[in-house]
Amino acid sequence: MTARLQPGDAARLMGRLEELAEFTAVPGQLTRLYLSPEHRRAADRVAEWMREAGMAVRLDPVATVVGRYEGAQPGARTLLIGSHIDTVRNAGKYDGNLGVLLGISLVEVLNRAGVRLPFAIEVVAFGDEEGVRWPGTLRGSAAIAGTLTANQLDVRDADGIGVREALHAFGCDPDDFPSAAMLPEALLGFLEVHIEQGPVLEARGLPVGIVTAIAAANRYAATITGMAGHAGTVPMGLRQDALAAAAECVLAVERICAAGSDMVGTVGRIEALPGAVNVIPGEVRFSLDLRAPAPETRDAAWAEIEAAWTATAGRRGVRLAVERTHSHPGCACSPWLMQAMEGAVRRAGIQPFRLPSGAGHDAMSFAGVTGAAMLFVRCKGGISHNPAESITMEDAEAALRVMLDLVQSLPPVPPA
Ligand code: HGY
Ligand code: MN
Ligand code: MN
Repeated sequence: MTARLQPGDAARLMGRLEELAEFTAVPGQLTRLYLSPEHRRAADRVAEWMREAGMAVRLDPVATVVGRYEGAQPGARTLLIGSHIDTVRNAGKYDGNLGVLLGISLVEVLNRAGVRLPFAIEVVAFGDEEGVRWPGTLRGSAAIAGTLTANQLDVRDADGIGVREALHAFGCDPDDFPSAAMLPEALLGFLEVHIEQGPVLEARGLPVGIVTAIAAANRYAATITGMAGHAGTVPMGLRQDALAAAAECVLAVERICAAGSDMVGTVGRIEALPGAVNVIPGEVRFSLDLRAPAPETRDAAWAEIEAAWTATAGRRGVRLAVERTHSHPGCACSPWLMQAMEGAVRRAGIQPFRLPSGAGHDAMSFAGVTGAAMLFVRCKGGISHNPAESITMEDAEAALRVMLDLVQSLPPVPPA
């Protein structure tokens, strides 16, 4: 028996995306950080949808919502399908959320048709993919992949709240995080549907694309310490202006990355202290997000940036301190899963197209543990991390159709 889409399936998915976007810290925009009250409310609603779709639901020790749909036989492998429900500040509605809700819709359609597959499905709603609240990221997917380390829970947010403390308040037991890990031999693979967050599919007139690889990424936290002083009395030549030094550092990132072919560097957050109009900034804290398809390219760029920052600090008589808060070598997607996905795209009457991902995703966490593949969905203007992020219901339906075909075509174990 084959499960098929029915009219209304895509509309229900789009309606749920609208509803999920209401769970936010800031009315009128979407901001939902890891372990926040709005993350809790969103997790509860996702759990309800999972139950309605016929899944048994659990909350794992690092606040991932897991919906399980048993296979035809007990003891079969598990196919993970999902993404994240945390967001950046003032986010779009589809980044992460689409992959979770589409996974739920997928199981809902299978369950409605009474179709059980030769493997179980677990839909996963990770809570820490954006890594906005605490240094580091990917804690949810790393826990299931079995690569999470205890020290990733020992960091504090800007208000001094630790991850462990927040997990307890969320109703989780962080000390139990090792129990979330799934053994590679128990997994069939990890599939993630995600908006492209770039302009390529739209430029090619394609609703979906198959991801080949995910870029290598590092994140840094930098602090420049100068000397606070009176804006009216300290001559320009005698200043140790931390913000002027930081500005030079930011421009060095832009210059060095622009000179490379496939490098991107972003200073997304900067804070000047004490932050008064008539005080020369004595301390500046800022972030750096550095990416390239290959980790070697990323690392070479970092060496150049670090040398430029050090020279700036020396010339300006300020102190520079830099901590690397996240590093991931990136990953290639699973050839056999990409091949299977390509077949499903073709059967949906869509020209298969493969493309790399400059954005990071939870799929990275499964590199070396189980095969991972991603289906990108066209987004308007390639816009993301922006409330203008948008997709069409037709493209959501195309993605749902491809994924429904894909999961019904997969074998019970990965090919040898
Ligand atoms: O930063 C990223 O690439 C992802 O959106 N977390
Ligand atoms: Mn995302
Ligand atoms: Mn994102």
